Amino acid sequence: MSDVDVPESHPRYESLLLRHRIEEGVEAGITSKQGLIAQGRGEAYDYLLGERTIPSADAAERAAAAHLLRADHPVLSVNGNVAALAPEETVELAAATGAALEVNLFNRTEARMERIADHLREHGAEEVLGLAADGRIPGLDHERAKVDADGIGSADVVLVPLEDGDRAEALAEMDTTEIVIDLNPLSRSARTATVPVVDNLIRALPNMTEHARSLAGADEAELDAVVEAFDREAALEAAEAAIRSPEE
Ligand code: PTJ
Repeated sequence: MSDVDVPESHPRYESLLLRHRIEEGVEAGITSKQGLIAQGRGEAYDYLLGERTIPSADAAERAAAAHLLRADHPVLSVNGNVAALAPEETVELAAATGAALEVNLFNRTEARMERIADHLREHGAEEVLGLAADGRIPGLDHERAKVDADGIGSADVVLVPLEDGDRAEALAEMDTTEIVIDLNPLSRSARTATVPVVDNLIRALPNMTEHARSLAGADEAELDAVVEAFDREAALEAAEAAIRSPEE
């Protein structure tokens, strides 16, 4: 047994554990109530994918790690679901790639911004951006437009997990390289991303960190080769095919 009253032998143990983390996130004022709905959508896609990292997602995670390592100013965007599900894994990826952490919320309240920043610090983050909100993403009229000028506002590579399509498109307009983690290969954000990672956040983040560590000694030419070898269209097609024929 863990902190959830479900035996580890339960066939849906992992998914029940993640549900519980999201529930706790809502209770702690970290996750929005809409986060519960987003979790349900993600769970459904993960079930269809066989709750595994398919080979094309692993390739995307390696390309994502290479993008973050060769960037001048990479930023990991954190929302209420990410903070509840994987705070430690997010902080570890930031450390492995030299990326900054920035809280950016769709349902933004100052209280939730601060709770998420505190939660990340409790899990080892040194600096957490997002509270200054002295920059704007042009072309967006909701709260996600608010960014830090020295964070997402001037980033060359941004990781946006569990994103809505609007900001993904607006960031693409700014010529920012976008890495999106989204279990739905048909979502607008996955379709807009330079690197769509069709995998569960909980598996994707540690795998990106592992790839970043193995690429840490690589020179620019090697990182460029990893980035160029990744084919986003093929990865989206492979994810869709895996959902349609999970046995393959
Ligand atoms: O904390 P806030 O205020 O910024 O709000 C965050 C949520 C997630 C509520 C907000 O961004 C939202 O409503 O997102 P959507 O439009 O529901 O999109 C979430 C996407 O993430 C969906 O396509 C889900 O399939 C996917 N998703 C959900 N859980 C996971 C996931 N993808 C990867 N890993 C997951 N664990």
